Amino acid sequence: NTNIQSILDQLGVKTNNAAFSTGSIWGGDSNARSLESSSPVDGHLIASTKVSTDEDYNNVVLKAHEAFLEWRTVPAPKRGEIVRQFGDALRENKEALGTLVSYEMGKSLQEGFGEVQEMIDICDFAVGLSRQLYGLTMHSERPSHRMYEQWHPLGIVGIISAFNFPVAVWSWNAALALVCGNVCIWKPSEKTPLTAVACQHIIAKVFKANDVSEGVCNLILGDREVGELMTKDGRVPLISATGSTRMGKEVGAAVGARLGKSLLELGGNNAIIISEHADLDMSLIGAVFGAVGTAGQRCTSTRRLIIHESVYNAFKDKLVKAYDQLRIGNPLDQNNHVGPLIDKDAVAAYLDSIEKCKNEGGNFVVEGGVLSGAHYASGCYVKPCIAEVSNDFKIVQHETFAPILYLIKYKTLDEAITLQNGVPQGLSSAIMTLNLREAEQFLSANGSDCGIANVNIGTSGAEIGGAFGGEKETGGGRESGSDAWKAYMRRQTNTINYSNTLPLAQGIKFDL
Ligand code: UN1
Repeated sequence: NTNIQSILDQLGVKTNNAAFSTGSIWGGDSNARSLESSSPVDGHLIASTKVSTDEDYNNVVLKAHEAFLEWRTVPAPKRGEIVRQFGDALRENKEALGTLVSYEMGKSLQEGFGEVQEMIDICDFAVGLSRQLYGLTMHSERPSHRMYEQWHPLGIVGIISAFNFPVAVWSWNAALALVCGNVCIWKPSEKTPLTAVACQHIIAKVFKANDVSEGVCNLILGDREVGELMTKDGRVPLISATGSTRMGKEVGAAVGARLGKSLLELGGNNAIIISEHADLDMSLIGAVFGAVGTAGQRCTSTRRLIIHESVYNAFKDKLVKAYDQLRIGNPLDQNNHVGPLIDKDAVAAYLDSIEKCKNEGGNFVVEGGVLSGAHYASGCYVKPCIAEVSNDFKIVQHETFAPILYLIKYKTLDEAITLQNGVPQGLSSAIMTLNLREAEQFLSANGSDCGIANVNIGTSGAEIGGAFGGEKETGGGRESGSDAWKAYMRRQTNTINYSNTLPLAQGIKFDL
């Protein structure tokens, strides 16, 4: 594909479709195992990279640490200026990087561009933040004493990201970590190494132009074993991991065993409640985009619709009609709504979930299936499907990363909220209603238990300005906006005595 080749060239990702030799800093021992990246769009091998060896990893940590000693002394607004330039470089490369995201990962071109836009947005946010890393001041109980807190960088931040947002999730972590004075080591998904290499090239150029060490942002490539090098390494004070709950439990345990910090953003099982007071046309767009966008492979994808009994049949009919109009195919062709799943393992998991759902008594109102034929040669294209289920089915309690939408009927709002909360995950949630009482109850302490709760908006497509993440098996971490930056810093409380005596706190007398 000549278009993709020129995009790889533009992004500096050199490849001859055989061995892709990475630059020095992110590893590239010629004896190392290779990691192949095939596109789910057409099944073609795009390029192969090398898996980082233990020695590569160790060198990267040493370089990162050395870079940290320098970077932490750069004033935060100056670090922000570097991030500002990175945002500009992303603007210049938006089309190329967004296209590569679409080709390597399989999401629609519009969503590929949207993902790069999220990167640009977080850079803008981080630039402002670089002048707002505020600490509080407190009044001391002792005379002529001053008390305040300040925030210092942690050191090396390890970032583990998933294939579904192959570049944006890294940038949410990296942009904040950098303005906070940290350096980063990124272990992207082994399914999307090339977009990561492209990002490394983009940021490395900005560093070079500013005489900043490339060790401020590092890349290591490989599978879970490479990630484990970081999670077990006491030299990496924070691990921010985005991905499955299974992965998060392992990361959390490994980091916890050494009392490191972890920031976990894991699976969701997101529902939209569609009330009898909902605008059904608006609800339809939210539900369908939420369920089939990114082929159901967002952690915020809509997995369940909890629909009031009085509008249940009407809404089901609308859904079935809408699904009938979905165009599935090459995501680079903007006429298509739904692209492929990431790989054949994902297709197998999708089929397995459909089977399990049927075995538990699920009634499919839109049937699923794998598409075949010339346009679907990668074997990764599947039909979005819809099943009527009960919330307590085992499969409904489980997050399947595929476009399978479950319908559940309710009578009262209390019941709907109980159903919505009645899963192990707690990421995103929504209610479609024009009724103020219902909306407020959903947002109250006895409403949704998720990290994200929306009114008249679907479950996916969160803006970067808010804190992003969720509760329960979603892991509790918050990335991106609001005060999520605090997770990337250590808080120090400082008390300064400018009096002539040394009074003790709590009024304790101690005379010598
Ligand atoms: C993810 O799927 O890991 O809210 C992130 C959204 C996007 C991010 C999803 N802004 O859908």
